Amino acid sequence: MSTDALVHPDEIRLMFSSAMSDLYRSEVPQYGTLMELVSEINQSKLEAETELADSLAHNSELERIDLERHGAIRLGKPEELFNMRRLFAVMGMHPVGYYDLSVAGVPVHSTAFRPIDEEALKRNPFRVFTSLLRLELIEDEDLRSQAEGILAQRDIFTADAIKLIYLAEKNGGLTRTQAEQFVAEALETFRWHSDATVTLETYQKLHDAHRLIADVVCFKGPHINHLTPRTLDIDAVQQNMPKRGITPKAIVEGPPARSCPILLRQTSFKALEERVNFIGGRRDETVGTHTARFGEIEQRGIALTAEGRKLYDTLLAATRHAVQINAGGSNARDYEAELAERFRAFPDDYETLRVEKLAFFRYSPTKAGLNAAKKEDLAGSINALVDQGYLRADPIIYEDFLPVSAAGIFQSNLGSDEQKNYSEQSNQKVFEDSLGAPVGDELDLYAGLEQDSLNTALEALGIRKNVA
Ligand code: OOG
Ligand code: NI
Repeated sequence: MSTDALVHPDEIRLMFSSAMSDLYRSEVPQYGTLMELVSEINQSKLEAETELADSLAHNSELERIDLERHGAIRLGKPEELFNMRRLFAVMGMHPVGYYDLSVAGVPVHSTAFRPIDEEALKRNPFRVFTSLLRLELIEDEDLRSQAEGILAQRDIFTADAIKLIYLAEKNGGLTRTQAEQFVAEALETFRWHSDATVTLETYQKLHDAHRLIADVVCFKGPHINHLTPRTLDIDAVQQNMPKRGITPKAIVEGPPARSCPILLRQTSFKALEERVNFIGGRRDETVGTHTARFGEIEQRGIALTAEGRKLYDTLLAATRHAVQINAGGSNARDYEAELAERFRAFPDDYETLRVEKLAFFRYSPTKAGLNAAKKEDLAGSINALVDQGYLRADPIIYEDFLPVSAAGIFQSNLGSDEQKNYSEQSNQKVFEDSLGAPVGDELDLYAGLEQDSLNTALEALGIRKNVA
């Protein structure tokens, strides 16, 4: 086979994310309503804030906004995670980050599969938050071995999907026909199946142990449980959701509203109670319901350095320590007030974030800088070059997730808005053994992007020496 017949992984990802969106729209009608709302609000935000529109355009983010979304799945056994890594690699998505959600009483640990290089992110930053159930955290031994036994029976990938993954690995990619087939086969793994693999009684036992365990163990595959569009104004969307018949969770997870958004703010809503057919038993005992799928929106802000992240974690922990949201979410406003107050300690202008090295920036030469470089030898520190208007700095967008927020999303969709704080039981090594590869370090990726942009910018300004 000639290699020029191979389709670029970015293109397979585009095909897949669009097929996934169509699938989810048909399975969860509220997703369509949400997409409309988000798109309307993004449009009016861009019209109202030309500076934001300009910065997004400069970062080539404008085109990706409407395409942008993430999904989430939950896997049951190590080999599922191993093959999922291979499947996502075919579409240029690689594991980045390790998230320990046991801190919130959710017995899973996770990574995010996403494109990593700049060009790939620009084309389509589709990500999938992927969790692996940690059966070792189930205390009841009988239940644990029962769950293991059920999971041992299932195979979540179609035979043709596995064949095409092998082909892609062997040939370094897929032809167009193979790619189309691959997308169709891969989609099967993420589809909702209304037929459970267990009896209603078993489902209920597992459900009583933890709703999440029932969700992972009792079905044929890891149904995609949400697909999240990116909004430019999460507060406006949250406010307008009820008008379209959607009820969001009590609080927006993550940092408070700010002039310079940092990291990630997210909110979710319960979407569907689905009818499930269970196996065996008398006829009237075989039908039940399960809530698997939900909706979510997110607003992304600038990626933080290790130092910025430390400050974020400290302020968030202090807020959560001071006000814990109760199960009904009735004290949500107290929490929001506390959060806003605590985060006054986090600088809220890009210049300070940059100079204090709290966040990552993409540098580019300005026209004035390029003109000046033609006439004289430029020198000086990066800050001086920025002050002179020769270098421009734009925020690098955070492409990852936040464990505390993710846990809040899990909790809320497992039926409660109550915030829980547990001690950490992270086990990245075990996770990576199952995955069959190390997870990427997101901070290294952002630092690399920043440095590359700086090198290119300085070179364009005729400055070759390292400047501090
Ligand atoms: C994943 C929840 C986490 C996010 O955006 O933080 C998540 C799940 O419920 O499976 O999607
Ligand atoms: Ni999500």
